[in-house]
Amino acid sequence: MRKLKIGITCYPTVGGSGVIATELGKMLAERGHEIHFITSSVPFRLNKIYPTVFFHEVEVSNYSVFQYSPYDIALASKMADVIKDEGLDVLHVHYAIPHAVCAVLAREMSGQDVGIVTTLHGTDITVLGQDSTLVQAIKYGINKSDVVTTVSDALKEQTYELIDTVKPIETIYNFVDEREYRPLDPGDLKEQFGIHEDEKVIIHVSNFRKIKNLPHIVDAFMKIREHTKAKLLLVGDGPEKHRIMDQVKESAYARDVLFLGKQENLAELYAISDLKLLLSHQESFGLVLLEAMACGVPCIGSAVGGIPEVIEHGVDGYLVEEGDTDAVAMYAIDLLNDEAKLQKFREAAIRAVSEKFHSSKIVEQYEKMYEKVAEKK
Ligand code: GMT
Repeated sequence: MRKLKIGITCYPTVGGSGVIATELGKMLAERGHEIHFITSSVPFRLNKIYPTVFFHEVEVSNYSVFQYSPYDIALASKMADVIKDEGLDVLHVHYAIPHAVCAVLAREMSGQDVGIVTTLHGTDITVLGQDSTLVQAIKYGINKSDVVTTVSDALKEQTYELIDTVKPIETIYNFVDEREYRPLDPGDLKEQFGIHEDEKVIIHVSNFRKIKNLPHIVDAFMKIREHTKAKLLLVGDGPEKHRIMDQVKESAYARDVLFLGKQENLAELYAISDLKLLLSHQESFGLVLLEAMACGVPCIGSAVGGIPEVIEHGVDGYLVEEGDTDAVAMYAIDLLNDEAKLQKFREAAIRAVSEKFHSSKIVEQYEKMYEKVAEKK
């Protein structure tokens, strides 16, 4: 396979789209490609030196005449520089707004025929796609890209529903680095958290935004706790945190809920977890589900967006109607109290990640697509 020069733009701070973009860049570099991140700061997962990974910082001028700093123009300008200076074959942008639009502008500015690949991750379509001030720009970014991908079939369908486009869209699922997300020996971590050996551990990981529906996580846990000795680990931070802390304080089993804040080494927490809950109102894929499953933790998720493409109901987890916390509790109580079934689900979760979502398979899909795009240029 030809070695390519690939530019990558994403939101470099926390978030699944930034994680996927960065992990993809690292894995492509390991396969011999040259990677150029064009972002406002070093992507947070770029935590290792690779001789063929480069970072190009987007700096924004702050002239007093600007009411708003022109980040998008600065990004497009930096992209154009990198396209020309490095001779990029492909520019892969994650998120339609503003990244796809900036990439199209950058191609025009550079005068070079670089291939543009846009990956849609979710809220750029499900939330911004409903915003009349942005929808034309999203459509433009999609239509002018050479290839558009979504992270699930559900998101592809939503894109066609919300954006008036006939652009062919390819689904390429998310993946995890199996070297990081794998079953680990829990050591005495459970004890360190003050969790008794006979207590089950339920975990939720998110950015605590409204869309993640934390009130239902707490409701469901309280129903589970009435029948099963368990602790709930709430991992993450965000705008809903204080509201959730208040809800927990007023609940019957407040002492069984642990707020752990943002955490880096999630595989260690999954090593002590028996079940994961993700009850979002909207979720294009749910990368956190895959991370848990790779570590052998079955999941219960709301049957929205791409979640049903990740969890196989009754095999490696359960799907429930959005808002049905009784069903969450019923499935959880059944699973947590049946050791043989729990073990079967754990094994099925690990198998699903390695068969359906293995990083080498997914990275290969991207690689083949880049190759096709670069060939046409
Ligand atoms: O879920 C979030 O709040 C973060 C968001 C992002 O923009 O990074 O995640 C989106 O992209 C992830 C990677 O493709 C998906 O796994 C998440 O499901 C998706 N979030 C939503 O659709 C709400």
